Amino acid sequence: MAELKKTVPKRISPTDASIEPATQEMIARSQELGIETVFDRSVTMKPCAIGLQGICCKNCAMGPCRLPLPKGGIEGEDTRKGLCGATANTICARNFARMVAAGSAAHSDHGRGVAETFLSMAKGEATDYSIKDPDKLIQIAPFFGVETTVEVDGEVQDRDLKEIALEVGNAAVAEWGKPDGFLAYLKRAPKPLQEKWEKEGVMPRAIDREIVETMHRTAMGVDQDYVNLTKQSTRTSLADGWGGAMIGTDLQDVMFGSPSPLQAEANLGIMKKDHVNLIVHGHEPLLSEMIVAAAQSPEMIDLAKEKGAKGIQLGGICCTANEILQRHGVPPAGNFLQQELAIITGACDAMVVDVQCIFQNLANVAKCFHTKIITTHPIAKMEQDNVIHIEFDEHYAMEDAKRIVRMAVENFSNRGTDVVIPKHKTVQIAGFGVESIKYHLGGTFRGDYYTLNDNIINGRIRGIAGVVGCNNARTQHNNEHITLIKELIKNDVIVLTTGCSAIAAGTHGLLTPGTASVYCGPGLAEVCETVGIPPVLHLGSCVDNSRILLAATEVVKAGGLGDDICDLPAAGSAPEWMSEKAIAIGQYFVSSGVYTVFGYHMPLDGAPEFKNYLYNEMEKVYGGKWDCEADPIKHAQKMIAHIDKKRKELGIDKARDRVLMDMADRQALEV
Ligand code: XCC
Ligand code: SF4
Repeated sequence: MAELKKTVPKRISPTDASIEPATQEMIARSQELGIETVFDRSVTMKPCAIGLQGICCKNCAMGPCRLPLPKGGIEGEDTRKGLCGATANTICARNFARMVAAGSAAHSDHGRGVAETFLSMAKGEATDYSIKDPDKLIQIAPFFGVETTVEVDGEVQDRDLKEIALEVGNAAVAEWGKPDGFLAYLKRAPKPLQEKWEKEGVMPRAIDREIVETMHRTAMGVDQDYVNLTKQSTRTSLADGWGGAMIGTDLQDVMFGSPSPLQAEANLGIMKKDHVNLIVHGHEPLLSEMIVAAAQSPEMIDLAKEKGAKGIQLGGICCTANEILQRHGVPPAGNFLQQELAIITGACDAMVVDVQCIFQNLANVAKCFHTKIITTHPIAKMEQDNVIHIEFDEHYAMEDAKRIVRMAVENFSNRGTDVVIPKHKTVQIAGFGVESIKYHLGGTFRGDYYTLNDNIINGRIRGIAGVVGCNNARTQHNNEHITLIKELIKNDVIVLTTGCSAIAAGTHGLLTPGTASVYCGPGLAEVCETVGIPPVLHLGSCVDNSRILLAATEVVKAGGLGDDICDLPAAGSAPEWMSEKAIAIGQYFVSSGVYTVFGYHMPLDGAPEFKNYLYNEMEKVYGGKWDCEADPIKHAQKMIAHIDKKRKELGIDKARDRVLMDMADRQALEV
């Protein structure tokens, strides 16, 4: 225990901070050791009241201009203006657009890294990578205009996979900067949705271009019409959801394998006292895939034994965790708010980070222990002097990964005596995707979405919810996720989850088939028990929200539930959101026709007109709209009300009444 301990004046009560016992234990432990965490800072630092309203503009040096809405609202004309005359609507819509751009940039730059590595692999340069799922490559190639067959002497033959990969790689990389046309993957959306986008003129062109244009349009003195600005927010977000993120997911699946359901553990209790504990944290699986392989190599395991450990325990935090969970069953040690706590166990020999959602405070916490913090990405370094930077280069991927694993192993013997690992861990089934839903919920004879649709039409499944997104230290850790999900499945709504929400669901034991009989309504329980799936399906990381878009599209295609995503009895949610990435995701869900409810708070209250545009007017254009509700039960009820409204519009509301009649009712009817 080093000299850097801090005495913290004000402490949060661990049970107020989180509903999760391992987290509570580790928060208490941090306080006992005098180490400050995000939880403590959430009580000592209040959020800025003006920023909360979304109407602080610092886009030029005549500001910052702040236009708070007076407590009782404004009667008559709203005369609030920045120095340049910008209205509250303009400022708020610009701030919102910039969040969308930043979030889209994060997902899509990750996607670009994947596409570039894919291309290097196809060229034979990044030799540690290969094609693990050729079927997916064949499936996506046509969207990029790449032929998968060739005619030789009048005979149709399969083309060479390497050739296909090279062309797909080139076409994919071009999506970020092509000079004309629209994004290739827009064609995957239901036709009516494509037509809406076209009519509105919001079809994204190149991914980078939309992000750049958002920065231009929101600069001082450019776009000053909140409706026009929000169109650009839509265009940019679609370039993420149906562009950068979707390409990222697909090419990761091609290179690392498409996930299929597997069993794993979850929570801080996966760390082991007698093992080297290596935690990978961040988002891009390019490096973590290699670390998984390196940590499993006999060379590294032998080295660990030589150093007195029984083996190497890998664990993940945030979306890197989801990436290696869904493909390899590597257990997540925690979600976003648990990152510091993994170090506070005293048993974390190294934490390797790449990009996004990484607390700078990790380095401060690590100073109190032996833990090595290793940054790996050229665009994400930390200023503290105890941080080691090992730059990852995909051309030497395995070599770099081994260097990192070796560093963790060699650090094992430096552990202090102050090791406290909470015992809590759960078992989960993760690794669902568009294909596995097809397989599991498919009919006996053909894997397809008909059975899912049938069960929605006959009312056993009331609807579909996508519950995604972060933790936020301004809300009680995991409480909103878990309360919301339980309320949804209790009401027969099947839940698709990703990101830190999925880790929360796994940590609280909701990702097992057994959950059905305990928490589900009778209809959903029956379906889950029949096919042997959990009522909450883990679909991966945050870029994998693209899987939810594609699953929704499959449901539309299977028929009987309308012609477009906005017709489905479905809703989206990010109950504990904090990242700009969540705003990008919300905007592409809404612009794809999904009613999307965020928890905690939205920075829109200072501009009621713009807020109304997002919460009501957008629906008239895209069929989806934004909403916000902090209380998780009310939040769930809003989603369910929307689902019921859609059931009614589809004329399938009566079917549900029949299913929900109990035995006695039915017998009475039969008599
Ligand atoms: Fe980050 Fe993706 Fe949010 Fe979790 S959920 S806190 S973005 S890790 Ni995406
Ligand atoms: Fe103020 Fe206008 Fe400058 Fe924003 S752009 S800081 S509202 S003067």
